[in-house]
Amino acid sequence: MNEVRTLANGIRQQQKRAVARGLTWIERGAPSGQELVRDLFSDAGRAHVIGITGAPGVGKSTLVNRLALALRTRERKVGILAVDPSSPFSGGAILGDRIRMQDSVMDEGVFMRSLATRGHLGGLSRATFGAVTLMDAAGYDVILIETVGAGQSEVEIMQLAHSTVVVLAPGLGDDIQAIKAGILEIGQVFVVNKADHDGADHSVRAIRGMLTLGMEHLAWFPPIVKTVADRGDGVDELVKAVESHWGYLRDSGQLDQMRRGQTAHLIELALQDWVKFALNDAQKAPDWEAMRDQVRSGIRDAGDAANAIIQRRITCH
Ligand SMILES: Nc1nc2c(ncn2[C@@H]2O[C@H](COP(=O)(O)OP(=O)(O)OP(=O)(O)O)[C@@H](O)[C@H]2O)c(=O)[nH]1
Ligand SMILES: [Mg+2]
Repeated sequence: MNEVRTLANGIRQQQKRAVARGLTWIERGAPSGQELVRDLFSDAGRAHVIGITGAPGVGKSTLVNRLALALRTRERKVGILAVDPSSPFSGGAILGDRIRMQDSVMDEGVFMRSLATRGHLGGLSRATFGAVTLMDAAGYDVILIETVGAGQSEVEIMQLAHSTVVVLAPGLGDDIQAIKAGILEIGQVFVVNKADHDGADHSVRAIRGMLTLGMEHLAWFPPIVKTVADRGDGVDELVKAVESHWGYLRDSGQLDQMRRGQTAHLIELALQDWVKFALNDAQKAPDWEAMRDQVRSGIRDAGDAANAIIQRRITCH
């Protein structure tokens, strides 16, 4: 059996070392990691994937830690992905997260991992897709993805989640910032954390007001939950809110639709790889320079050259 199949089997058998190794392959963007994701995909599709997003410091990690503990008391196995678009592994913020998350890391039913980019465009959302697939196939019932929400890659990452929880904290201008970041549209559940600070009720009203403007006609109206994450207050209510959203997705048929979308995405990724490999081969072929010159001088159409590259790859493999 090849190395990918062996590792995939280890992951299916829920071996933590296999899970860790597979995540490393995926994070590096290696072809073996991509093969692994394709191998595991049909075993995935059971987990509830929950995105936790919000501005820096609003309390996402603290909340994730509390959520993980609350879910463990309900016998759920929990996978946690902390997605950091900029910092490398050794970054201080991630180290801080590790320390705060250690309660749950100690527990057998929790697996926590940070993912960081290696600078390639789209690499992070692809790595997150792979990591979620892997954790799902490894039997984690709920997968929590923490990300700082604002940029394009974060929005893409949140599209991988079934339920996106937008975390805000009371304070001047929070509501305005949320609109600016386009974050209201992506949330299915809202949290006003740090409810021990002044202004939490005001924030809840402001969010409700803004949601009502555009969403009253929707079948799912996002609940707004107040929490004090470092004390665990409101966390049970938050668990109920995300579970209720999960039930809504299942009953409305949207869950099946999302799974079909992910399957199409998997095929799209495989196709992208195929094109990349075909181009690599073509650039190494002895007639590459000649082909390029022909296209440059107008003797040959670029589409015709692409067809020739495709044909050659099909006959070679
Ligand atoms: N007063 C108060 N402090 C909180 C609460 N929740 C978290 N904190 C504190 O807020 C700080 C930031 O919390 P984190 O959980 O690291 O926030 P984060 O959103 O994960 O931060 P980044 O990952 O850096 O974006 C920490 O010092 C927490 O202890 C809360 O409900 N009330
Ligand atoms: Mg954090």
